[in-house]
Amino acid sequence: MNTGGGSAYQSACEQYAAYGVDVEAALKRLATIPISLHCWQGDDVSGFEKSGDELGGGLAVTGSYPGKATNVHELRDDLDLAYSLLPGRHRLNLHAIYGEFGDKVPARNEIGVEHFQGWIDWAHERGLGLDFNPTFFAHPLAADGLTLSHPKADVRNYWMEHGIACRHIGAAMGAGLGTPAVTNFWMPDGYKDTPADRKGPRERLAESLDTIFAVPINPAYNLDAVECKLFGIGSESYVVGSHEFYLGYAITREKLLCLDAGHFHPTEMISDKISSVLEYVPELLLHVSRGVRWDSDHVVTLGDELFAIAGELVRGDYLERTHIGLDFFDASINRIAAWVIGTRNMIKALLAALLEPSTKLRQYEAEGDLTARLALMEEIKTLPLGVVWDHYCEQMEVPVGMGWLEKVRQYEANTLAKR
Ligand code: RNT
Ligand code: ZN
Repeated sequence: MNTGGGSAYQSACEQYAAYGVDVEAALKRLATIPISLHCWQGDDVSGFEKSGDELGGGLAVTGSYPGKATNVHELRDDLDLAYSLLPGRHRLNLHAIYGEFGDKVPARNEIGVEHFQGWIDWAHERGLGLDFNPTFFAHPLAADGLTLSHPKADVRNYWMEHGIACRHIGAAMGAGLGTPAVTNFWMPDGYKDTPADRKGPRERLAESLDTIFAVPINPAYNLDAVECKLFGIGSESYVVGSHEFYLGYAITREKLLCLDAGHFHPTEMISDKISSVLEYVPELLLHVSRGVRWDSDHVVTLGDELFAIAGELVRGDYLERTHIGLDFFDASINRIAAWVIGTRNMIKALLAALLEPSTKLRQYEAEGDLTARLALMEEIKTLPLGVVWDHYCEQMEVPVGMGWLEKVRQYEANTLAKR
């Protein structure tokens, strides 16, 4: 068996070195890249309001795997296990419905730092950063599919107050943890059928967002992001916050743009958008996801697009300007395993990117030797990435290979099965 520390690893290092790649340097760099785990994979986007309102917003979680987290303690226990199986130091991405609300759940426009102090303390103890999201769905005032672009001013006002409250909470997270929270705005607003007025909702959305962002918040504590989408279930014909809308918004307001891998035409890849949008927006938030035929939010697998996303971040030297978040929710398999598989894949893809002989590839390209470029790109696909990955896991003291699954299984038997 390869333990990662012996000759197989040394020989892998030599193979990469032959192409001018320093494996040790790549591993050092990899250890500094945080991935923001989305809390909502743990409980199918249920949250702790317990209102019984439909998820809505075009979101759908399918599957009924037993043992999902039903309260904050269970979710934290599950997350602790997931983090223990991931090499490196990462982050947690919370939605506003995951506050500790006690007996009297506050209205969304009345949530405050007090509801998230427990999370801040929890993250502090573990050295994790936090990210945040206002929740513009699963609520009676979003039941018609409109929030910040709603024709009724009182509905818009309610959601604007929610947005402002969330930015303050994000800032408290950032101040408490010493790393800015990215607070991401995704609104489901759109129409199932052809709208009579495409312009009005977009004007109202921009105005609502401007009001929310007019409240001064220190970017050292909180960074605002906006997330675009092509269509959703129930918003097939029109989404107010389209790609063009938010690209323009993010550029003119100097906000972060969030690119979700499931939010474009199926043949359109976010990997190709990274270098375009970073010409114009200061920073990027990624929702790394996997759409299967639609924005189905399948667990991220180690496929072409994941390699391409990570490759772009490294090649363009964009890691400092990109916040890598995940966004998938699968209720048909063990939910902790879903986190672990998806996140380990993201880290593996980053490793592959860091091991790319980019100097050589660029040199071929600059010389116009596109034959050698293709030849090398294909050749490196079969270099021993797995050996280096195993070594990294061992070095970071997390299970090597499938070893992590055993831990999840034990936990399933001892804990999840009793829920
Ligand atoms: C929805 C967006 C959004 C949500 C989360 C739960 O299509 O991708 O990011 O998935 O906010
Ligand atoms: Zn998303």
